[in-house]
Amino acid sequence: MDPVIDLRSDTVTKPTPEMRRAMAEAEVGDDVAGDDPTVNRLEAMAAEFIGKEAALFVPSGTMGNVCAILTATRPGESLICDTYCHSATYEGGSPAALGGVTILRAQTGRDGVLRPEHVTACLPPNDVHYPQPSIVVVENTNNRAGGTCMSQGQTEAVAALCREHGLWLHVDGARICNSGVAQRVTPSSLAQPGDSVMFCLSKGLCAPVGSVLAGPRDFISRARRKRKMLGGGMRQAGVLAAAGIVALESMVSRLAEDHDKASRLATGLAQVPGVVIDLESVQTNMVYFSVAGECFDPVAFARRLSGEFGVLCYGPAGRIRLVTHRDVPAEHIPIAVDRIADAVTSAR
Ligand code: TLP
Repeated sequence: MDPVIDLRSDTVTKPTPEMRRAMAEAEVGDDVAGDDPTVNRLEAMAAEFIGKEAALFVPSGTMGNVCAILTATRPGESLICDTYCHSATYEGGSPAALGGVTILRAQTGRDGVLRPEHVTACLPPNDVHYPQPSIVVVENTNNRAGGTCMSQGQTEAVAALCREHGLWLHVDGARICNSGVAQRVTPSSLAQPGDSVMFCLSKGLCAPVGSVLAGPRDFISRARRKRKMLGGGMRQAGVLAAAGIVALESMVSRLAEDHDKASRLATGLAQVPGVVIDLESVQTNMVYFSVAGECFDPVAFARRLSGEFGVLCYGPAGRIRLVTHRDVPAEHIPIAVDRIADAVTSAR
């Protein structure tokens, strides 16, 4: 079916021509030895961009989160986060497998925002029976809640509680740039209450590979050791960092276009009889919906949409997820709505 419309994730974005040029021309060295000038430049730029002392270039958002968790915890301790937080749900059980860290899952509301009362409800008694928490993770934007935004004030409220209890606050800001653009604030203001923050260059910002972990200098030096342990010490990584530099310099403000496409996709789908959608949750570049009826099977429906209707998507969390990005032209949005409407009608 032509055109194929790929709404699986913003991770499918291809590097731009400018990125490919920068990659080809990148000056490189051996980053494990600390002498890749392009990686060093990206790390300095990224630290300044996100408002932290130092930054570490990592191959993936997952590795950035894992490095933060391993650096802030010791085996036998625990991590508090929203039940459906990426670290708890989609990172292969790494806190337990690699760090001996138990996850204490907080029940949040529909917006997925982790609030102080949710953290308090998870705090175990200070008693030998319980894995003592040492880190709290918040997610901005929140993937499972629909790409919803956390405000600086909401993050600061959790940070204040963390300070009171001596807990490290890590912000999974895989899409913190989307959050900043949607709220018309800088990503650094959203990261400011966190002790550390991870953000991805490889999603809506279109770099082919790479994320950044940022925080205090001594924390980042210790995280660098964890990255090495995990096999993430890359060599002439400047070819990748060069694309990351272009991402930071020129791809942030264009995220507004992705949000506009998601908003039009959501309002179009809301008109389709049988589509169940929460328009309030559509704040950035994600749209989740389901179809009324008891036998709605999102995984099977996603497979049908992909195979028969040329709209590639996933069906996680009992719903269909659609993610807009640079490589979906605006004119494909109404086509996607029409095709999804046909699929819904023929399924009922
Ligand atoms: N999320 C992916 C999948 O893993 C679900 C996606 O397509 O959305 N934090 C958050 C909030 C994320 O959404 C992701 C990726 C990550 C971390 C991990 O980033 P990568 O994929 O670079 O390891």
